[in-house]
Amino acid sequence: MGGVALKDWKEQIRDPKIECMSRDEMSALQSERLVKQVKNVYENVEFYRKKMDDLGVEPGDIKGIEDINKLPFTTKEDLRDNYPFGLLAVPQEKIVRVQGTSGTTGKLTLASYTQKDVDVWGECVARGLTMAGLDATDRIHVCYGYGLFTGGMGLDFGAKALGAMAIPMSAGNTKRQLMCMEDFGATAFACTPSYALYLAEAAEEAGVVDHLQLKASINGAEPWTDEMRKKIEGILHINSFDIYGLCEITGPGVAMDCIHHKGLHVYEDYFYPEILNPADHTACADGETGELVFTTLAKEGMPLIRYRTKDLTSIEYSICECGRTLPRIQKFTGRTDDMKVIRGVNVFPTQVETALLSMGGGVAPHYMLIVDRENNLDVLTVMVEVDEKYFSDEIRKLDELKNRVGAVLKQALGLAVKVKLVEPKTIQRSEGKAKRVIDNRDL
Ligand code: DLL
Repeated sequence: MGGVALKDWKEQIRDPKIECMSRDEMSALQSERLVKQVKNVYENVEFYRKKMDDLGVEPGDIKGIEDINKLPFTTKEDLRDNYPFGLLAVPQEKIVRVQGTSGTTGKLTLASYTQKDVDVWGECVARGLTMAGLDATDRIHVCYGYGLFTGGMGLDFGAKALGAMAIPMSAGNTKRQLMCMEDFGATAFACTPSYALYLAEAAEEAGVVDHLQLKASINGAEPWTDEMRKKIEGILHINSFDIYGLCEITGPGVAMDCIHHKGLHVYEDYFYPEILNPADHTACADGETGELVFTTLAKEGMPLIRYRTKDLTSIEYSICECGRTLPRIQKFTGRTDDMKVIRGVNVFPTQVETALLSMGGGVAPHYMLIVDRENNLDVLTVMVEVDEKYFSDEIRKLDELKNRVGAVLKQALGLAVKVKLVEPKTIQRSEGKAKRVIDNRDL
């Protein structure tokens, strides 16, 4: 449990009937919902009718969840091709909200929600907040961005469903964030893990950790490691929880980890998960890593069938120590598209994070990967900040640290890397998702 005191910890389950349901009951519920949803998209979404016709599949062929592999996939490109409202299964008047993912180039990925979709979204986030030990008496400081990005509104809807106080800070201005956290007596906060670490370090530096009443943080929207979690927990004396989601499916609240941190419980009554081999799309065995694919079983506005998330993880169906039967997806190793192949070796930023945090000091987990091609050869440079406590002008000491980082990374990645140590606080901090890789290769 992170080696941290369980400050005011309460183990609670918001919807035990669903969250602790037997496999047979859950399969029956999923089957009933899938059959209805397939009929719905076939009748109301031209894109799916055409895809199913092309495959020679009719709604009547889908008799239960075990038939899901007969259905076509949906990709991000399909969403772009049908932008903005081409995949709606309801008239546009029934849409009460849109949210999006801002790609840095091209069109947004846009998702549309009916009132019922928004209610389900809030309910799912509330289940997660309950998993984090929170209830109606809590005050949740939300420093995810409010806007098209789903982070701010998603946590807000969850706090509302829980009956807790939402503090809608949005991102930015760290000093003000800390002041409001203290003044309003926030008991939990939500933001990306990289910003949580930054906030934690800022609180430590300002000497205000003990003035805060925090007991939990809810962090997600980007991959992070258990080592990073322990670091945040250690500085703030809280419990930190991983929350996952994507705007296409609902936003945050698709899955969240409980106090046992053995993977993120998926709300599979609404979002049916499959793990597929990214190369041939066949099902992976339990525990095997592959691409996470979701079918929204009850979504009204923009239901998606077998949506390929490009996120890589594995799934575990054994009952968790918390009592929940909801399956657990493991922390994400990365995405099929943020994996870098460097001199033939697959490299994910999270591997670098784990390695740096395993060193037990010397460097801070603020890092950046830079990939170049020199004389037709890939070169990976890892820029990493020297720990404030360790930072010294003594060149010999820094050289020794640099060699140690190089050796640890070589061992972890199976690849020789160039290490560039930089002064504390020089790698740009992000209030949203951290950018960890710059690829200068012209591939
Ligand atoms: O990031 C939704 C969200 C907001 C989740 C706040 C959690 C907290 P998008 O902008 O659509 O939605 O980005 C979705 O972010 O496919 C993953 O690659 C990544 N991602 C989200 N949560 C996690 C997580 C929001 N806990 C994409 N761990 C997803 C790893 C995550 N990656």
